[in-house]
Formats: sequence, C-alpha cells, structure tokens
Amino acid sequence: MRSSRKVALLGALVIVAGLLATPLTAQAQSAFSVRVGGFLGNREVPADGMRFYAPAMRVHAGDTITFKLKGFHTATLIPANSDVDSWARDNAGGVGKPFSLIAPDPDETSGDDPHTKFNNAAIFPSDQTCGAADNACSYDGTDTLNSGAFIDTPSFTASIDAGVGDVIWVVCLIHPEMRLRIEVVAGGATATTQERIDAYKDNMIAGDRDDAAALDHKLSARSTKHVTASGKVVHDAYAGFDGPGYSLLAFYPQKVVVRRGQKVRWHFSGLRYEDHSVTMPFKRGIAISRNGAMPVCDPDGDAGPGPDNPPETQGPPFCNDPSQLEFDISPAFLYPRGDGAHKRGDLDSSGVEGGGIHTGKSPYTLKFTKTSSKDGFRYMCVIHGGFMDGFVRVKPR
Ligand SMILES: [Cu+2]
Repeated sequence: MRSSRKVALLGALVIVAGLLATPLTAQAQSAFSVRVGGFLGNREVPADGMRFYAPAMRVHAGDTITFKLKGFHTATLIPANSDVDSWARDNAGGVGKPFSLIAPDPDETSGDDPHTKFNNAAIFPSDQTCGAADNACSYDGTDTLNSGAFIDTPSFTASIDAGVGDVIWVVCLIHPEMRLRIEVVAGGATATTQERIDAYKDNMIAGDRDDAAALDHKLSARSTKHVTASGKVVHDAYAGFDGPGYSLLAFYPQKVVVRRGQKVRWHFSGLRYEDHSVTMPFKRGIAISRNGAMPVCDPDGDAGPGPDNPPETQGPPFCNDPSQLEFDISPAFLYPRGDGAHKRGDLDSSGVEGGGIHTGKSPYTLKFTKTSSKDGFRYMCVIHGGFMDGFVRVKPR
C-alpha cells in the first residue's frame, strides 16, 4: 500500500514536471565550440588557417557558441540580417571605418605620413564584463558584438539570443574575408551538431593543408621574370600568397637571383586575407616590427590637443585610467620607405599591403645597383617579424 502510493505520487510529480518543462524548453540548449584560424603548416609549408571551422550553422535561440581564437583574429557578430558584403565594405578593412583594425590618430602630426593607431573598437571586446565560457555575452541581433583580439584567454562565448529566422554573420575584423553564417531555427527544427562541426573542421584542415603544400611547392619551384609595359625586365617575387581558407606566410621564391642593375617586383595580388611588407635590411626591419605598435595614454581623446602621453605603467594596463589606452602605430611600419634603389644598409620598405589592413595591393619594385654577398640581401615582413624572410642575391653584370 505504502509503496504503491509512493509510485503514484512519483508518477504524478513526473507528469507535472514534464508539463512544466516541455513548453518552456523543447530541447536542451546546446553549447558549440568553433575553432577560428590556427597554424596548419609544418616546417616546410608555412600555412596559416583563415577560416571559422564550422559549416553554415543552424542553432536554437539560447544556444551558446565558444569561438576558440587561434592566432590574431576576432569573432565579431554583426547585426542580424545584415548583408555581410556591404557590412564588411562599410565597416571593416582599410583605415578609419568603424571596425577597421587601424584608425587615424589626429593627436600625432610629426613627419609627412598621416599617423595611425589600432582602433580600440576592433582590438578590444565590445563588452569587457562577459565572454567567458560560464558567462556568455548575450547577442540579441541589434548591435555588433565583438570578441576583440587583445584578450586574456583566446576564447569568446556568445549566447545566440536573436529571433527565430534571424541570419547572423560572424566576421573576423583582422581578415574580413573570414566569415561564418549562423541561422536561428525554430525550436522543433534540426540544428547543427558538434559532431558535424568537428567533422567539417577535420575535413577542411586536411584539404587546406594539402592545397597549401601544392601551392607552396609550385611557387617555390621556379622563378620568373617578365618585360613590363615600358620594356624593362623585372624579376617576379611574391610577398605571401593566399589560397581559399589559408595564407602562406613566406616570400616566393625564397631567394631571387638577379644581375646588378636589374629590378625585383614583389606582387601582393595573391592576398585575400593577410597583409605583408617587404622590408630590408633584415635587422632594421626587425627593429621597425618590434616598435610597430606602442602603448600610449590619451587623456583628452581625438578632439583634444596632442601628442599622446607615454605609458604610465611598464606593463598592462599601461594607463591608470584604462579608457585612455591606445596603441600608436609607427609610420615606418605602415608606409613605404626608401628611394626605390637598394644598396647595402639602405632602409627600403614597401609598407604594409594586402587583403586586410591597408587594402592596397600595388606591387613593390626595387632596383639593385650594387652586388651582394653570396647569401644575398636579407629582407623580412614587419607584420610577421623574423618568421618571414627572404633573400635577393645580386651578381655582377
Ligand atoms: Cu582573422
């Protein structure tokens, strides 16, 4: 008797609990994890991944997505139902748009080049109080939600609280061609599974690796020269090269061999994500690279008089009032230097060109009027530091 009453009571409780729970949560909320970028290569093929490693996603309202940022990327959720091409064109890339990586700095005026700084709206999270796995930032579709790139843990969690039917694009502000589509589907509709995301990731990485190795070998295997419209012979070189979903971080060919008086032309036309420079000599390039972005404190904003103040603390937060922090970019980092003819010790730099930051892709040509050592003149990319170098050997005529 007692035991059958217990069973009946339990049954009633289960039914009541079921009635309460069913309409509220038709299915459990999912927590997804999506890898963003990451090195794909090895010592031989220096390929960097340029994808959100997930297929176009279908999620339920209230699901969370943790973006694992591997490398210098952002996961930036743009307002729901925006046209992603127009949004990216109007807001990201280049200099001075609302979410460009680089903003003008009216406080600094020395020299001939316009001064710039990192855009705080791009590099810092749009909300500092959330984003951890156990404290997701709520995204309701009205505003842009940005992970930022300068974050302590390279991981950013957003709760997708937009409406059913909303389409959300996630864009990397540093490489605006990196994108992910998310659609919010009705409670009963099938959503993406983590298994499917993981399978997609493994498949894309394997395919991109293979593709990158083939392109790397093709570009490494030969050197070309061509005659320009004005009848001059130039030797061709490439400052990095991107394929769909990856960037090759190398100069091709690794060593260009020319005769004294000839020219080398570096092409940036193969870049859709990355930016690079051609900067020589190597050691001066390293110094420019190290001092590329310097923390300063700006007490009065862009409208107030400059220049900015030196940092107030040696390490982070750099400024006693963190809202004053900005990172000024050295003009020698961003803009061309030199006279177009390279001699030993001359500083010559193309400035930054490519798919994201400067959105310039014009080639850079240098004439070599002096012979080099057997090793050649060593050069580098100020963005990728000593990791990315190349040589030009100049033989006697
Ligand atoms: Cu990126």
